[in-house]
Amino acid sequence: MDEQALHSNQQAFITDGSISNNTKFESNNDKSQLSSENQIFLDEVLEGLNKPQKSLPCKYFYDEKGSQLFEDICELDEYYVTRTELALLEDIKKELAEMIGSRSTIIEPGAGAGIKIQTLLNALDSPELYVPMDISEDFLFYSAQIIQDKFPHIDILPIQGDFTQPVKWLGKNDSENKVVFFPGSTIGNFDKKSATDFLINLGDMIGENGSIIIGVDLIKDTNILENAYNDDSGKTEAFNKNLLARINQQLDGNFDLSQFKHEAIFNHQEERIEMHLISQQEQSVEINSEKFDFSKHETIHTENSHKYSVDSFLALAADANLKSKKIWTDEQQLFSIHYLVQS
Ligand code: AVI
Repeated sequence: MDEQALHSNQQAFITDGSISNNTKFESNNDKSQLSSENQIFLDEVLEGLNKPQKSLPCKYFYDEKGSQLFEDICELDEYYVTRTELALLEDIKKELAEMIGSRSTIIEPGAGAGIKIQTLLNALDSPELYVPMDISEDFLFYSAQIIQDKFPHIDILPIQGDFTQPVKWLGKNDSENKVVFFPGSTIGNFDKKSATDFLINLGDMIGENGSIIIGVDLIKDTNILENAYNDDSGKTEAFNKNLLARINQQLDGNFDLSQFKHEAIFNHQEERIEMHLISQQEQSVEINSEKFDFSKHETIHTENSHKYSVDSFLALAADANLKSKKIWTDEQQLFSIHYLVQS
């Protein structure tokens, strides 16, 4: 996402309570744009598969199908993350609204279906602007329209792009009350160095008087953790394998999905769930004419989901020059929500 894109998006600022197509600052019909996106996707895929431990970047899970599969995962019994965070948000929303104050601008990187933000928007005193950001364009605009319909008095400015890249907030709206809302423990999908850099970027985005509300999944019993990522219905497996399907479709790959098995394990040393796709036989796969050999049981590492203690997350935040104003956890200590400000 570049400066120009953000500027032009600002021109398309919506004030009449509806989202029109001209808010799409980067048109999906622009072929050169699409192919350059695919080129970056291809470069990152080839880089990951050429490593001794083959890997793929987890941000590419989220095309339209992957985003829908993730929403399905959020409803699973095994996936305690979403319902625990939603219940906690419901409990603390008044307190959050008081801390945030009036006339806020709420920025949500990786907004997805935008369910949790509705709890917050409902509680806030006269929020001015909501800025959902997501990599999946169709999903972003669909969700933004739903939120716009429910909150016609709030301006909504959807921004499509890779929110993991540095974003300077260039909005014309000079509200000093900027709040980044980053629920879902998506911070766990970053490695520690990228998580620190990302938090530093968020700190830049909110300025001196803003705040960050961030959901962080906590370290807990290994069975609970592993079950959450190895559900009985196979949704997580489908989500994981969708990455291979995307490579087949968009990058001229020929993965045989039936020859890879999903597995998620908790790595105790790194304090993270790791998702892998395990080759079921010796095989080779071609992607854009480049060949990759797999031995039987060789894995592709597709995602990390780091889990934190309250203290280890505070240490991470401190590395990004952020301090906690308040921390909430549910009764079972499954999940935490932190209110961070610049230190
Ligand atoms: C988006 N993210 C926080 C999810 C997680 O729990 O790490 C992604 C996910 N992967 C498998 N299940 C859910």
